[in-house]
Amino acid sequence: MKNKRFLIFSLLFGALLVLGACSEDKKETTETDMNGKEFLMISGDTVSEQGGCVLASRYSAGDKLVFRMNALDSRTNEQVKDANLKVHLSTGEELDMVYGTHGDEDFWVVAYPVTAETPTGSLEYYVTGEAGDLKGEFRPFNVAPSLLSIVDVDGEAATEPEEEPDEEEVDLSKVETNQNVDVHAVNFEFAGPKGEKVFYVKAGEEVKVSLTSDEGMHGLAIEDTDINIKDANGEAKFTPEKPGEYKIYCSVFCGAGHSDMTAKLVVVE
Ligand SMILES: [Cu+2]
Repeated sequence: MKNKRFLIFSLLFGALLVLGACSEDKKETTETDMNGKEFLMISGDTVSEQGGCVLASRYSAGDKLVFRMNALDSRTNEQVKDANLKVHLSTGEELDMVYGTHGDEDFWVVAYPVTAETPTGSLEYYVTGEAGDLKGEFRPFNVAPSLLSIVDVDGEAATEPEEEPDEEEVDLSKVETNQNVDVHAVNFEFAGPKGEKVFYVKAGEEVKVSLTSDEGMHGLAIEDTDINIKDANGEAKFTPEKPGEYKIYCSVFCGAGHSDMTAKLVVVE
């Protein structure tokens, strides 16, 4: 009887310790340095973007899983801001992490949207980092609270991811282009001065992209280009060469709706 009580007590106490350890961004690193050399100490956790970044290990379609990592120089215990961190998933996908300010702290994040196509079951991951000669790796503890699993919503067939409403066919030869891409950001949306979500530009001519954060702090990046404005208000220029559709997305983690912040750049001939 006593033993049983003691067991329950230890389990509860253990759970509290775990919760306590998880409630803050900082975690003790588990890395050890084998060779006495300098290295990157990478550590972090995973949170659910729904409901504002709560620690979670079970995700279902519609959730967004956010990886958060620190990468400290073993000599100075300071963040190595120019480090490149990558999340490797057991699905074979690799996600590049982005360094930024979140609340009072600076660290790396990347979001992984879970969709109906994401295979259910356990999702393993590890994180690698590199900054010049410094290298490091983070592997989560191989215990249940640290392992990620993808589950069906209440055992039902996972819901379809939200599809963008079908766009009307646009005759690209007649479309009006504007090489000034003026994007305003609010929580959590990008739009042009007329509320537009699609920006048409001509290929081969310089484009000026400007970002104005009317609410919140956002960044703006364009897929497959070098454009990545990380200041809440800033601009950048580039000359698109290849006609096509390019996703515009927020490159500064800004909160619950971060990964919904998208728009589209259409480059026409
Ligand atoms: Cu954002």
